[in-house]
Amino acid sequence: DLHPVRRALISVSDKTGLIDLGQSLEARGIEILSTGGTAKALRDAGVTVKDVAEVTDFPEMMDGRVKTLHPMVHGGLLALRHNDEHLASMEEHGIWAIDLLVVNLYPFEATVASGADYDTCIENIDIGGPAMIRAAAKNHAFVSVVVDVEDYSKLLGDLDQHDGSTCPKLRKKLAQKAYARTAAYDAAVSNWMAGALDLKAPHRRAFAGEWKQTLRYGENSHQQAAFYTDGSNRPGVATAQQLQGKELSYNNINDTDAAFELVAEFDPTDSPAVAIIKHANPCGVALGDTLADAYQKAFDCDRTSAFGGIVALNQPLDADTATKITEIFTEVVIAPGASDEAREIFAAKKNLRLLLTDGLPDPREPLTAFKQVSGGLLVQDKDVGYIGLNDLKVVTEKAPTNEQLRDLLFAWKVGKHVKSNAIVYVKDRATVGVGAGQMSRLDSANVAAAKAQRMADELSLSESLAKGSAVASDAFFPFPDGLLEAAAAGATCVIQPGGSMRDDEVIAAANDAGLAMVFTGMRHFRH
Ligand code: 93A
Repeated sequence: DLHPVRRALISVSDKTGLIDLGQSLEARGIEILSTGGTAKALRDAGVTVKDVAEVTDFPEMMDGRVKTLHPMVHGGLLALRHNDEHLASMEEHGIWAIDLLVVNLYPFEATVASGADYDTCIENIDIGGPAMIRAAAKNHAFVSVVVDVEDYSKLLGDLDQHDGSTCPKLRKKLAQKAYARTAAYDAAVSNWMAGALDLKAPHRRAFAGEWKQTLRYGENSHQQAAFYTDGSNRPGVATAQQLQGKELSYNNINDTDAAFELVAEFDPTDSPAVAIIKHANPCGVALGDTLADAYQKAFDCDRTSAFGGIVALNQPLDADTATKITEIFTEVVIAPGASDEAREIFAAKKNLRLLLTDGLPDPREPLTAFKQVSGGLLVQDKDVGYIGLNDLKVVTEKAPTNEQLRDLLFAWKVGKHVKSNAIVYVKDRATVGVGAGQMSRLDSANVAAAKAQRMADELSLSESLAKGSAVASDAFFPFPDGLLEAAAAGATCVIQPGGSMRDDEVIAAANDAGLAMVFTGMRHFRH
C-alpha cells in the first residue's frame, strides 16, 4: 500500500545532495530528525531539523559511537503501523513513527583504501547506521530506506507521484539495496580484518562487492551482466579511468584484466613490456628496448590473433607506441598513464578504448581468488608464486647460458598467465609461440610450434620462429613426448617444474636431444 511520509531521519557521512534533499523534504511538510554533523549542515542551510538527541533524551556520546542506538529511534523504525500492540507500545513510551530513513555509512572502505592505521579503521566501522538501515529495510512495508545518494531523486519523484506517499514497489527495491549495502559493508570489515590478521584463504571469508555498472550483456548476448568493485582501489581494470571508446563489455573487462595482470609481472624500471591478449590468453608478450619495440615484438608473435586484441603496457603509453597500435584494430589499451601526444594520436580512433591507471597491480600481493561451482565457491590464495634465478635447478648435462636463463625465466612468467596446459616458446625476450588450454601437454607443444611456423611463413622466414628458442611448460612433462616435440620445433632449453614419476626418462631424453633443462619446483596451473 501507499504509505505517507511524515517524519524522516537523516544521518549521512557523505553529505552530497544533502541540502537539496533536506529542503525538498521540508517543502513537502516532512519533519526531519538528524544526527550531529548532518543536523548542523542542514541547519546551516536554513533547514529546520530536530536533533536525534532531543528525541532520545540522551546526548550523542562516546565519540559518537552511541547516537542513534535507542528504542525511540529503533521503535520508530520497526513498529508495525497496523498492529494494536505495537501502537500501544508507541503510545506508552511516546515513540513516534519514522517513515523515511536516509543513511550512508562511515566511509570504512575508503578509510582502509587510504592506508589509515588500524585504530582509525576500527573507528570507521559504523554500528548505528547499519542497525537503522537493517531495521528500516525489515519494516519496508511502511518505511522507505535510502542508502545511496543516487536514489534521492527517485524518492522525491515517488513522493510527488503519490501525493506525499511512497509506493510499496519502491520501498521493497530500496530495502533490497539496503541489505546489499550492509552485507557488502560487513564483508569489507571482515576481509580487512582477515588481511590484518594475515589469514589465508581457507579461513571464513565474506563475499561482497560494490555495484559499479550494468553491462550490456555477459559473455554472450543472452546473458545479463554487471561489474562490481571490491572497494580495494587497487590499480587495475576495475579502477581504471576510461578516456575514450565505447563502453567496456564483459569480455573486454575479463581480457583487459588478464592482459594487465600479465604485463605487471615485468618491472617497468627494468624494461618496457607489452602483452597482447585474446580470449584471456596471450598471443604475444615481449620486453623491448623501447615500449614501441616491445609492442612490435609482441605483435610479431602472432599477427593474426593480435587483430582485435587487448593490449597492456607496463609503462605509460608514448606517441611511438600509440602510432604502432593504431595501425591495426585493437579493442582496448590499458596502461599506467599516457603522454599528451599519445592521447592525441588515440583521439583520432574513436572506437579504441583507452584505460589509464595509477600504476600497476602488485603481482606478489597476497590476495584471495574465487571460482564459482554448482552450489558453492572455491576459494584459494591467488597464484603469486615467484621463481628467481636462485630457485632454478639445472638437471641436464648442458647448463643454460645466461641468455637462455633470461629467456627461460621470461617464458616461465608468461606461462603462469596462459591457460593450462601451457607451452610457451620464447626468443630474445619475446614469445614466438604460445600453446594454451589444450587437454594434452603434447597438443599444447604442437599448437605453439605450429603458430611459430605459421608466423615464420607469413614473414617469409626460412626457419620457424621457435628455432633456437627457450620453452616453458607450466607443469611437468609426464612423458618425454611433449619435450621432444618442443625440441623438434627448435627449442634448445627448457624450464618446467619437474616432479614427474618419469623425470629420469624426461631428463635422459633432454640429454639425448642436447637440451639444457632447469626445474623450478613450482607449478603454475591456470584453469
Ligand atoms: O558510531 S556509530 O556507529 N553510532 C551510532 O549510533 C550512529 N548513528 C548514526 N555511527 C552512527 N551513525 C552514523 O553517523 C551514520 O551512519 C552516518 O554515517 C554518520 C552521520 O554522522 P553525523 O550526522 O554526525 O555526520
